[in-house]
Amino acid sequence: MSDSEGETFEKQVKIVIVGDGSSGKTSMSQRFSNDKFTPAYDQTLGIDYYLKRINLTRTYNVTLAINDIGGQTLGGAMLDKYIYGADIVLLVYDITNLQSFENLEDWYHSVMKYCAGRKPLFAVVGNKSDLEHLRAVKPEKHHQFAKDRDMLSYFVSAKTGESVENVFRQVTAHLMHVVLPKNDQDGARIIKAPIVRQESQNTTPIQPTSPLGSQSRTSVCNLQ
Ligand SMILES: Nc1nc2c(ncn2[C@@H]2O[C@H](COP(=O)(O)OP(=O)(O)OP(=O)(O)O)[C@@H](O)[C@H]2O)c(=O)[nH]1
Ligand SMILES: [Mg+2]
Repeated sequence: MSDSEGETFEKQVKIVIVGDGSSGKTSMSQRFSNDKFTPAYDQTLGIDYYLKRINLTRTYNVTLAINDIGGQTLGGAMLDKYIYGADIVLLVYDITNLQSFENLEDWYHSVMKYCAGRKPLFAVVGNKSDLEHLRAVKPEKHHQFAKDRDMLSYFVSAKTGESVENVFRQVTAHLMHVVLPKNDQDGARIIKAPIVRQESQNTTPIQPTSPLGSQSRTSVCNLQ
């Protein structure tokens, strides 16, 4: 593949987000795809889908197919189908909830069991970094977990939006062996940001293309 003049490349990447209930997987997905945050907890039953097309570089456009998996599916019969074909897996926990961090081990092994020899790119994501004063998981533990399993690692806040977009851009760039411009890399640093309330944008519902069972529930798809 060459970067010859004027040529652009279109790719599709499947991202699966797993982790305990209430860790913030849906909030991360919604922040990234619609730039919105909902304080009320609405448990994901099965799986939700989001689509977002990003310009990774001037020559790479990537459509991210985000599979937001409900925390209750760990050990369930559908997990293998949800994970099938994943290019990237985000293991999300809540930094104020130690159990959600400890359970990442189970999530990791469950995902690996269903990957059938095709190991996706993994990243561990500590969410709710706006609640630093309630932190229950030491950053060293987070970093050691990632290092021991050769994973990328991030801290984000779906509430403030801090680093959420960077996670999606950077994991995609890593997967595709694309070097992001310097300002993209800089964006990975934790930056305190005010909470901005935005009116939700119009979304166009799109049917999922994955063959899924009847217990799945699809809500939001947002193609940008
Ligand atoms: N303070 C704070 N609250 C957050 C953040 N992210 C999510 N929450 C809240 O945490 C609760 C759970 O968030 P969800 O995104 O629904 O969690 P989930 O991981 O999708 O949960 P399941 O669907 O049950 O697997 C909600 O009340 C969110 O508003 C965050 O970054 N900071
Ligand atoms: Mg959810």
